[in-house]
Amino acid sequence: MDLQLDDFRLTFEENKKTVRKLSDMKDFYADQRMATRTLQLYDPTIYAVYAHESEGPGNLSYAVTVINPGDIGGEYYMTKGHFHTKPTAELYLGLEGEGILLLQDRKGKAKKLPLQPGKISYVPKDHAHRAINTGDSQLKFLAIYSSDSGHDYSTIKEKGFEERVKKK
Ligand code: PAN
Ligand code: ZN
Repeated sequence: MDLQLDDFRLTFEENKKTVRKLSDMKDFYADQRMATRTLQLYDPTIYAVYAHESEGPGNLSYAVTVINPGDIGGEYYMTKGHFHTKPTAELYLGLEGEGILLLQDRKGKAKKLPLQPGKISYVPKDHAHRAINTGDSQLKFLAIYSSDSGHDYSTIKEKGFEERVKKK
């Protein structure tokens, strides 16, 4: 179904803000030399997450993520990426900018979905997910997830994704 919506203003009260700078995620980039060199000059903000988190089973949490444009050695700015600790799915809705939603199942099979305004993407349970800003402006999207899903960052930090999204 196609829904033509008028320009609208998205508002909500966040109760948690997280800012990820390059120094928080240096190891996630393939080009370690470039990451180190960049950090010697400055520590860019890669993304910020404005979340309204609820607690306990049966509830929903949601968050808007804003990823800045940029790259480290050609690899686009991206989120850390994670599995949910509990096998719960998630919805992503693109709001502004152009990017990719990278999914990967437990066996390492990867899939790329477009992340763009108006596009809803479904993250199936037991799939790691990472958003990547491939454009030259900020990428903004809304994510809606189960409040008790939990975030496992260590699996991706150790093993990474099978695919990296780089400038051509
Ligand atoms: C999103 C992500 C957000 C930031 O709200 O948490 O985009 O990415 P990382 O959590 O990988 O740093 C989500 O998937 N929540 O479950
Ligand atoms: Zn998630």
